[in-house]
Amino acid sequence: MVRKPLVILFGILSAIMLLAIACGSDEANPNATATPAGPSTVAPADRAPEPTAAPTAIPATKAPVVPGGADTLDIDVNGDALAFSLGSMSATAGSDVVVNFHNSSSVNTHNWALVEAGTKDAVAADGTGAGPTNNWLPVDDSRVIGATVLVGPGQSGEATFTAPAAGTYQFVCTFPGHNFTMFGDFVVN
Ligand SMILES: [Cu+2]
Repeated sequence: MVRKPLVILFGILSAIMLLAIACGSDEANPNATATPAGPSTVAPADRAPEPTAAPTAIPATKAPVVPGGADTLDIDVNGDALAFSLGSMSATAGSDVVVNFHNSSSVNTHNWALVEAGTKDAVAADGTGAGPTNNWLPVDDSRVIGATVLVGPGQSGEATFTAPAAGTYQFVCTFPGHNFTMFGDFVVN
């Protein structure tokens, strides 16, 4: 008869111990859940370094690609001489090309025209016949791939066209007499 209270007491103590263990483990949990935050603060040290390579230089006569997808080529004249600032230009076949021609001469009027290889003088001769109202260019001529209008001293003009098939073409000023010194190769890659 004496054992029964002891059994009950033991049972109560056991229950208290279990609660204590349970509470203890609960208190340990916040610490356990706090540790995952640790690795994220370490992450930046593991990051690869930011790329620092400088952009590669673009050759002066190579067209940079602009957001609109067109190749923009800049060309000028050699002061008041009857010569372009470039002897050669290039573009990629099928690309949309914008030639931005600036005429920095103080006295001469010029144009810029892209023509089939070997036709610059013949096109210029026919342009002389077409007259200044046609920009000294033959009208609807298949040899002319693209051209600006006449550009006066200090002015600028644009020629827009699709680059033809790969090959070497000519650019020329067809103002009467200028075609003999104002020309160059236009290379399509
Ligand atoms: Cu000219």
